[in-house]
Amino acid sequence: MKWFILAVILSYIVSPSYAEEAQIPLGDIPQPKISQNAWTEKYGPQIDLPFTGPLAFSHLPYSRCLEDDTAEFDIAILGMPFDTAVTYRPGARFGPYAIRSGSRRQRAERGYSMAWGNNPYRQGSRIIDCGDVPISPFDNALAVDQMETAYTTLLERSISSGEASTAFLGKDGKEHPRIITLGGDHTIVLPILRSLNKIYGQPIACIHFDSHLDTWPSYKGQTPTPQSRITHGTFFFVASQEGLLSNQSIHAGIRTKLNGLEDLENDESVGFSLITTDDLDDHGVPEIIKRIRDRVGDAPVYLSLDIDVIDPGLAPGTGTPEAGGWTTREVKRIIRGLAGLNFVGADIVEVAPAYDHAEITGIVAADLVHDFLSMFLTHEPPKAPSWSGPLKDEL
Ligand SMILES: [Mn+2]
Repeated sequence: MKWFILAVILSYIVSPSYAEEAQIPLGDIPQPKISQNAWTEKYGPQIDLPFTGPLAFSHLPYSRCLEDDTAEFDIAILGMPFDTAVTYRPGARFGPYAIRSGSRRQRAERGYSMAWGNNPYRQGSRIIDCGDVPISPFDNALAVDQMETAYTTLLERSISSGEASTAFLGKDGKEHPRIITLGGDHTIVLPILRSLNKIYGQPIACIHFDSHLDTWPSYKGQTPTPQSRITHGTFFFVASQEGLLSNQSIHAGIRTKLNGLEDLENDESVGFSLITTDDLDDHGVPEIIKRIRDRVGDAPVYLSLDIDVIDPGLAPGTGTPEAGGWTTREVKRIIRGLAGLNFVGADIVEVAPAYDHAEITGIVAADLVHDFLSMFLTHEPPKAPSWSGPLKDEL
């Protein structure tokens, strides 16, 4: 019996196809056109579309630079997914992911900005995404050391091909890479300043875009311990005590509520002058730019931008939103006015996509990082271009 079943099965396998059996000419059945050519021969490189590919910032080359010392770069994008020192809503550990995701419509091939008059990816500097620092979510002391170690590891690498713009600031007279860090909560700036101090050997002037001061010595009602002193609202105070922060530092966009005027006295002693959110309405963008440039002068400058400087209506994905903020457009215009200062690094922090809608905040942050790149690589603020005629754009 089983031989019979096997014979029946075999007869089906070796029998003529249905088309042949029914005597339908093969030519009458639509056949899929299958090319024998390889993809590259037929279509060229396997490019990443805005919505495809691995998630590197703006589709840049991606390398795990902490372990790969052959990775070449002048400017590194580095994620610091740390969010265990916040006072209100956590979630900024997903900031690097959200900013990279928000950058997917950006790419080097289409990086020309009319506002800047250039493409930062075509300025001769090699820019790559160095991935994320694997930071402990369990032990903040360990995490802070991991962030400092990672930052220093990259700062100590030789630059690739870019021009030397900060070499005269360094202790060793050499050009060091510049890093744009994707936070993470704002605490990440303390290990970054510790690291920069090792390389530059002098206090750094901070341009601090934020709705909050972040210079508080501690929080009332909290039992002070060495680790609880280091939070996203106190890191500048600690940095000042460690001699990392220049007294040429300046806040921009402040509108937080205070304990009282003593907060401002403390803030000044930490090293900051202050531009409030309302100052922009009262004095305009050029005056804000002038105040910042006059304050930091020729010092080595670090720019730290807390996304909560922008109005929560335009950037809701953040942990401690404050109503009544600057628009994204206003912040972008101020940043353009800062080109040519002696930038040694920058970050964007406090992007927390769990509170975001439709990727608004991630897209804002990614766009600002593109501006940071131009800010690093442009020698002076761009003049307002006078565009005429039809502009070609592929949308
Ligand atoms: Mn902050």
